[in-house]
Order: sequence, then structure tokens, then C-alpha cells
Amino acid sequence: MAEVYQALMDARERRGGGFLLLIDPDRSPETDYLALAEAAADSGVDAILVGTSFMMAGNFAYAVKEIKSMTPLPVIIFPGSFTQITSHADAILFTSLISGRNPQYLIDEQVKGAPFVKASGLEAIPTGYMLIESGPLTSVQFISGSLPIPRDKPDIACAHALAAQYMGMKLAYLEAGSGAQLAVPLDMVHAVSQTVDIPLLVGGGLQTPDDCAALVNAGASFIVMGTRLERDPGFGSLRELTAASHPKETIAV
Ligand code: 1GP
Repeated sequence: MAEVYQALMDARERRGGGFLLLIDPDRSPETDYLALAEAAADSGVDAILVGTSFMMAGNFAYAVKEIKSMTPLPVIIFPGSFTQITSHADAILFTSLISGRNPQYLIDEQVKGAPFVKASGLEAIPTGYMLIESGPLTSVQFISGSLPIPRDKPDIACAHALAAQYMGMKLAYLEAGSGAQLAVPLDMVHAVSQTVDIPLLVGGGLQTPDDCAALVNAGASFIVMGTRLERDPGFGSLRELTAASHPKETIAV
């Protein structure tokens, strides 16, 4: 049963787009991210992603469990490695970093993680993950040891996203990188959305409601945002960001 995936598709259909809040439990105090998780549903968030590059500060399973206890929303693992798998979430973005040519992130982490995903009972959502050039080197580029797709080459992004679709992946994720200086270009998002049938997640470096609205207008199905909310966890601004990502809804903000 693909309940979480279907819930995402339903939300996109109903609201004209979706907003996914990314919580990195390694980067902000527990009280802050739990307050954000608690406010998410009433602020219009469609689902919460939880993931981190390192998890140096604490216990990933504990963080996911605490986040889940604060919200009725689907909690989806966005793993930085195969060690970030826990049954306390509802689903996992089972990602392959298809823009890179490093076998560790194309298939090795997935092979190591697959038995744990099965044992956990998590819904696995196969996702083609693509890094897009976004200014200075990002953490995910450095950690994965992979080159991003040049930002002025939408045809290369289209070919990768198509390959993802033909390999059976259910989502394509265009990633500028957490805290990126430059977000994924609108013309690239538009080109990819016109090329593939699978929904597009777009994230990395987004700041404003206008950023969200422009991306959804260009063809993004789901906006992913983390850093901006860690730095300023104002729940009023969260409402504005989610409203801008839901063009079919007219809600006073
Ligand atoms: C990173 O795309 C996400 O994986 C979100 O990026 O933290 O820059 O919002 P930000």
C-alpha cells in the first residue's frame, strides 16, 4: 500500500502543489524543531521530511519518534545514509543520486539499507535525486563526491529525470543543496516538468513565498524547504510559504 505517496498525490491535486518541511535534527535545538513540527499541519505543510548529512549530535530514531509524536502529518525519511532508517517514520524517500557517478550513492547505500527498510515496514518511495549547480560547493556535493548538473544545461537534467522515470522511480528531486546560494533555475524546472510524467520535488536555497510560487508555476509539484525555517522559525511566515505553494487554495495569510 502506497498510502503516503498517494496522500502526496492527493494533496498536489487538491492544492495545485505541495510544501514539504525538511527538518535536520542535527542542525537546530530539539525544542525548536519540535515546535516547528507541531505547527506544521495548521500552517499548511503537506508532509515532514527528516534527514541529515551526518547526525553527529544525537540519535536519529529518537528524533524521528519525537517529531512524529508532534504531528498528524506523514513523516518521511530523507536519508543522508543507510543508517537513517527507523520504523518511527511513515515512509522513506528511497533515493538514488542519479546525477552523480559515485556508485556508493547510486546503489551501495541502497543495498545496505534495503533489508532495514523491509524490517521497518516503511513505505519506500523510489526517488531519482539530482544535484544542480548552485554556486559554491554544497555539503551534499562534497559528501557525495559528485558533480552537479550545470545550471545552464536543462537538457541534461531532462535526460536524467527521464531515465529515473523509465527506471520506475515515482518522484524526481531537483536539489540545489541545503542552504544553496542559488536555487534550481526556473527554466530547468519548467523543462523537466514538460519532459517527465513523474512529480518533481524542488529544493535548496529557497527563501520567500515568491520563490515557492515561481517554482510551482514553473512546474514543481512539491517545494522542499529547511534552512530558511531553521534560521527563522516564525510560524506566520511558514503559513505564507505554504500558501504560495498551493495555487489552488485561496487562504488569507
Ligand atoms: C535540502 O532541498 C532541501 O535537501 C532544502 O534546502 O535547507 O536550503 O531549504 P534548504
